Amino acid sequence: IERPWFRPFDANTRSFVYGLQPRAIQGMLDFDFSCGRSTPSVAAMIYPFGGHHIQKFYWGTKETLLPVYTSVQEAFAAGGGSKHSDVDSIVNFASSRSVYSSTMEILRHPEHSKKIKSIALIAEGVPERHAREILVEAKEKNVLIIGPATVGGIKPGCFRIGNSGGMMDNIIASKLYRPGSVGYVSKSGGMSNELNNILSFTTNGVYEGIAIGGDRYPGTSFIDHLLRYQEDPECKMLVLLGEVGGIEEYRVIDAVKSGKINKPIVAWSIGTCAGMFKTEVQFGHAGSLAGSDRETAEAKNRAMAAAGFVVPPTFEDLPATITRVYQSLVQKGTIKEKKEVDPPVIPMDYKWATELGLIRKPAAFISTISDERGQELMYAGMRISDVFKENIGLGGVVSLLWFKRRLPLYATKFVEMVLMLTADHGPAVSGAMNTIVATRAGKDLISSLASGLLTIGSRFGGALDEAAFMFSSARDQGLTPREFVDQSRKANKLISGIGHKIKSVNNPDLRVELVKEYVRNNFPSHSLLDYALAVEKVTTAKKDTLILNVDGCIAVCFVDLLRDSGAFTPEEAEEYIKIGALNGLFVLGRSIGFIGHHLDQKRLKAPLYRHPADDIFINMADVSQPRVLGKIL
Ligand code: Q5B
Repeated sequence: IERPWFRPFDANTRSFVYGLQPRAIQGMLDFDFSCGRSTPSVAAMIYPFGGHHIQKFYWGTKETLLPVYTSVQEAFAAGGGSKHSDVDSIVNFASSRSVYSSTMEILRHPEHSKKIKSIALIAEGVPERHAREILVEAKEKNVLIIGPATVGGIKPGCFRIGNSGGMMDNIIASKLYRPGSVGYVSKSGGMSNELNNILSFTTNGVYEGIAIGGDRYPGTSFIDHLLRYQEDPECKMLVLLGEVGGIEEYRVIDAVKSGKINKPIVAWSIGTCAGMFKTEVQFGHAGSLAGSDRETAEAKNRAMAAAGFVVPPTFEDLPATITRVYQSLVQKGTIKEKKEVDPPVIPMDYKWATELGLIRKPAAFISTISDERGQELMYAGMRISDVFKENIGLGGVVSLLWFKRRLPLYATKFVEMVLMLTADHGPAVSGAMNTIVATRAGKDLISSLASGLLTIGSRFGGALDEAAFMFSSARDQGLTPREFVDQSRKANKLISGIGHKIKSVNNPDLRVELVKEYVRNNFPSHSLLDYALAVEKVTTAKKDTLILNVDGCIAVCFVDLLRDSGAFTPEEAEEYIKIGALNGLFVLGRSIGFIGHHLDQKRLKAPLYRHPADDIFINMADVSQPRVLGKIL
């Protein structure tokens, strides 16, 4: 794409952004959209890490995809070299460490350097030797360098380099979505923003603005850009905002004196206050330090005024001075003001709109037990540091996260007791077996644990909720233990929490004994436990394995806790029985054991398990012949 030498950017400029800068790129695309561009100014990103991939951006209210290449070479070679043939600008966000190598890679490549016409270097702290080498190479190749240590620049209605111009509301307020008639140069993004603002209310706006960067060796200086503006017929008026330090303003003075620049030029050098300090003052930029009297802001302002620049008496007078010069150009007919057009509305980012309190939306999820968004993780309103300070233990944590309250100490100790008692019951129980078989089939910890957990059901370990419900409703209905057992038998229903494969009256389950003892000694009431033990008397009279088992005992004791501890309302107590909280105790406890079995098998390097066929009675009907109504055809 051929452009006149003085106009490196126009409404068709396309660029590669070097570095992964999604926010800056979104800003560039939003700017493009507000300008009414038909194509985004960013064609692709170049990022050496993470492989070739695609990233998604907004284009107005729609979305668009941009490729991420791993090298300049790959980007230029895309589509057989034709995909990005319109790219001639690079916005290089590489850090001070890698900006030299990445820029030199482009400049020294015989093909790439021919295609690229401008490179903006954003990095700060680039070693001066590197900056000078880049500069020499770029001059040789006729590539315009903006920076380093700069936000870049902006060509209203056409192209925005990176974050130049600030946020979108600032871009719109400064009318940067359409071209004006004033070309400016400054040193930094802050100074440029100031000018964007001033020019938006004193003139018809910015034609182009470049911040050359605050380093001592910028790739291009004030004079390079002002000479371009001088040559560009669309740019009618010039503004130079310099600063203390360096002699770049004097090169512009020479150009004005020699007549190379003859468009009206308003100028000011910032830093006139430096003289008020007793010692030499280094302002924000690396180059903003006066090395001699000539380099002071006052000397520069005097010299510029003497050369015919329009220099205001103070910085505060800059807007009025610009207005005066601009108005004279309008009166002369040099500038013809156009009717303002409203820019297309750029949708506001959801995050920003939320921060401003402009929008609201119903949440898709509600969560009431924990929060990690603040400084400290909270469990049901309790800081994690307090969980430890107050030593509430695992039982306390369960009470916070499951029941959203702190339970009395005897209750949290009971929870811990249950977790410890149910942690394991040997390798032969259904869940442990499944865990072991899965482990031996080569499954990982989570899969093996899940395999064991999925075995927990109404017959094995998962009888707590049903037991709590059956015993409490029987007692609430006023059934005697005998009536309860008879009714269950009549309904052909096994009583959950009753019966065990190996434990019996003569071989009691000591876990159950421990729970009974604890509850009798610590709970304010154990009326449902007493009722369940009376039921056990009836069932064991029939068969001595029909004991109140570990599931049943924990379940009825937990109902006593829910109903009589005073920590729950009656409605809450019923709800916890109904929503299945009690099985959670067995699941949580037994996970400890299942993990143990998995690790055990791994340690033992146990091989794949295959069940012996002689342990399986195989009985297959012969269906090999076609039959109709039992008769072989
Ligand atoms: N009968 C547990 O069955 C078992 C009866 C009953 C009335 C009952 C069975 C049962 C309810 C579920 C339950 C939790 C399957 C158990 C646990 C954790 C564990 C496990 C471990 C650990 C045992 C023989 C006769 C028959 C039946 C009658 C049986 N249960 N009557 N109510 N509940 N219970 N599960 O021994 O007239 O002869 O036909 O389902 O609470 O899982 O360690 O292993 O920590 O890992 O095979 O402790 O009781 O008895 O089915 O041969 O029945 O008793 O009707 O009568 P069994 P069956 P009949 S704790």
